Amino acid sequence: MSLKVFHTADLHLGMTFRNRGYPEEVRQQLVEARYEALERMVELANAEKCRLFIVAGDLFHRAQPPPEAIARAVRSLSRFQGDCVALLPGNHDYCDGYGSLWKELRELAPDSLLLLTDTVPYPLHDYGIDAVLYPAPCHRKHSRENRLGWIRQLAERPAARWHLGVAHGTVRGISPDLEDEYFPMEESELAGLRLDHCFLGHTHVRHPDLEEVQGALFCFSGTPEPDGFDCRHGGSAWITTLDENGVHCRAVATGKFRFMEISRELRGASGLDELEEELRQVGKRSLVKLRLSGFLPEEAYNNRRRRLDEMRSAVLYLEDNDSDLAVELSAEFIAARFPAGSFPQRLLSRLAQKNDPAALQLAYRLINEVKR
Ligand SMILES: [Mn+2]
Repeated sequence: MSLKVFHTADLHLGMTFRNRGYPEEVRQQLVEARYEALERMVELANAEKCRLFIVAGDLFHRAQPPPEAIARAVRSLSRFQGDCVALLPGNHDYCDGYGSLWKELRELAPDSLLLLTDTVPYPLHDYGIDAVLYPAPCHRKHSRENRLGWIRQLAERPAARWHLGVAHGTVRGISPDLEDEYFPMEESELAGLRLDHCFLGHTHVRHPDLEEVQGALFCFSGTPEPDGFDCRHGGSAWITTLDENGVHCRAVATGKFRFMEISRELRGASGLDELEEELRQVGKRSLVKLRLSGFLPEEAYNNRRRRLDEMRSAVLYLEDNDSDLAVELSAEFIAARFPAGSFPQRLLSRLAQKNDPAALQLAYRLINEVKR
């Protein structure tokens, strides 16, 4: 019997995006995009006829998300046409037995929604699936110890064709965790659990970073919707097929928006035209952090703010830094500012002739500072 699973994690529904100076309507689009990603993934899973939909932690950004976030998530997950949706508490939406999130989920959840809140095996036979899930649910935000121990110690396992781990935390050597505070796991430890596959969450970049993987012991799904400038990918999830050939994972693209950093060294006014064209290509679903350096002729330099404001409409959000961009110090520019024969005029002209723009810029800056 083959089993097709949709694997995601780290949706962080309810993330507010107030950390940066996003314009309000951009911010709202970013908030909304995470709910849309969930809807899109459920549709994808339905189209692919997946039977199991796994969220390996951090469906919500907080352990106490706003009630409408919970209701919307449940509504989206209810549209899954497969047999079972399994939700694992992550370190953001942890389950400590006191908070209300997992209780509310339990009340709202349809029968198909399975909450992996305990360190016990969850056989899926009632859902018509010949598999058992072994979860490592987070019970708080930080922990130096992962929650795989109980699986290792389990004396007896329920009979099933597939034994599948679902865990949230870092894997040493793969996910950054400088302080070892995110339920760190070892690869050897995961291998020692003797499971057919482990569905992991927490690291926002998928692992392995490949379009297809055969025989992987574990995979991180990555976040399905990019959440900031440290996220360089377009968002993805896995469709994992378990059959007589073993485990096969195929990546699917899930994101709407894309964050990117662009660095441009301008050499003349045409550089701005090229940049504008590039931003139009990048388009309205992109958030761009732009860093400009180089030189522009005086007129273009003086108009650069207006040009950048025009470019802003090409993308969803543009954050620019032009502090390394300078005016081009042409002979006319120098002649117009310093009397012929004066020390600055002679120095700058000589440097201009030597074709050393960096030295020329430095000298011009120093002269201006002295002048002030
Ligand atoms: Mn996490």
